[in-house]
Amino acid sequence: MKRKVQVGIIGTGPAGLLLAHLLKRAGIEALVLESRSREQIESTIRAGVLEQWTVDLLISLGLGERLKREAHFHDGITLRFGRGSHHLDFPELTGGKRVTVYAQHEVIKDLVAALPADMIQFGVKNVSLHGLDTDHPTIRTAEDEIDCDFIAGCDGFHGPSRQAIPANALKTYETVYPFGWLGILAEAPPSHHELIYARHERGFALLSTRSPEVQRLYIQCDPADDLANWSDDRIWNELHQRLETDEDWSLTEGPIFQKNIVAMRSFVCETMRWGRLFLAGDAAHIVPPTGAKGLNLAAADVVVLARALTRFYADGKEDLLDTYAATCLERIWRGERFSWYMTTLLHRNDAEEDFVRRIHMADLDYVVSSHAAQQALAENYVGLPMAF
Ligand code: RFL
Ligand code: PHB
Repeated sequence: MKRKVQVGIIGTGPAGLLLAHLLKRAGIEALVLESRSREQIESTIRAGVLEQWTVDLLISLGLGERLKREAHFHDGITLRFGRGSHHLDFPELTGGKRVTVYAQHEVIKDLVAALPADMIQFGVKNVSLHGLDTDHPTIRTAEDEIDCDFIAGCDGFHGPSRQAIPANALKTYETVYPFGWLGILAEAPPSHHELIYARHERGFALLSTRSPEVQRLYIQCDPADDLANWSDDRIWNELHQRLETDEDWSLTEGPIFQKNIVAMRSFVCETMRWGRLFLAGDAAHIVPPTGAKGLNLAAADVVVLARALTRFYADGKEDLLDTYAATCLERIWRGERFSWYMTTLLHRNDAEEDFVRRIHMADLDYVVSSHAAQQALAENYVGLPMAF
């Protein structure tokens, strides 16, 4: 079937769905195509931390009702190393900002539920992009040919959009880390009222939460490791050791009902525009999760893209489309820097020289003893200023 739409969006991650909402608000017609089912996208476990402005954006779009009721609002994080804890007080350090812990799949559920059903097609197969250097790019699927004014490639790191750009036109930067995260969901009460990021000789550990009944925890592991090597006992044992402290604190265990391993990379594709194709979110950039930035950077991209498309349809002006990549890349590189910093600061990396390891320890000591250093970390963690 042949169809026509102003903006064809590929992918129902946070980038694609938020863009659909922003365009709908601006009166621009959009259609979102997703290869997976609604059930699959609504149950995939990923991010947890939303920056303050991301939450404000969701609320301004009328998407914050359940979030306001169910999310956890955190006034800081704890850094744990050398058997000690160091609390960073975000409102004090940032002039009142805090972060919100609300699972990505809950955001996805809220975004999907609030879009008209005919704006999203799930289970779409064989998506391919054509005519990107013309005024009428098309998206072909197994069943349809969709004629668009613009295509938004919001299809994540492995999606077809970035791959549709000629290889010799792509400007990319990448570093791959020699470790990954084993993430679990456990049925247990919270062990702490905020997140704990731990650096330990045995490797990094992170204590996060999902609800009063479900906790999210991560441990650094070999990215090529097999989940079969990780019994529940072994996971709890590692968590106890890596989160050890001389304080009166203990980790509460509970049945583990979900486990997965993710590899970690930093990646930026600076070619975020190719003709009438615009890349946004993980399709254009990846950060390791230690800085909790990926979803927030995806949201920032589509705010910039929606503004540029709104101007095009209102005034026929392409200036904001022309500056789209440059505008986004400024924030993206700051997010990349912060995510790389938090990752190298907190993980054990056997490929590093002992000298570098001591530098990380000195860095941690500096952070917990200097108000200025804490402010720099907090300002990035809660999210750099973003107008929407
Ligand atoms: P997504 O979420 O990957 O969505 C892409 C969508 O495109 C679909 N797709 C296709 N659709 C049609 N045809 C095709 N051929 C397609 N190929 C792919 C996919 O099915 C999918 O639905 O990208 P988006 O929208 O750019 O969003 C990015 C975020 O998902 C990601 O950056 C975050 O999850 C990163 N992240 C975190 N970000 C934060 O801001 N705060 C956090 O606390 C945080 N924690 C995390 C994280 C990511 C993690 N993992 C699993 C990598 C914790 C973890 C463990
Ligand atoms: C999470 O709760 O999933 C989470 C929290 C903080 C991070 C990454 C992930 O840095």
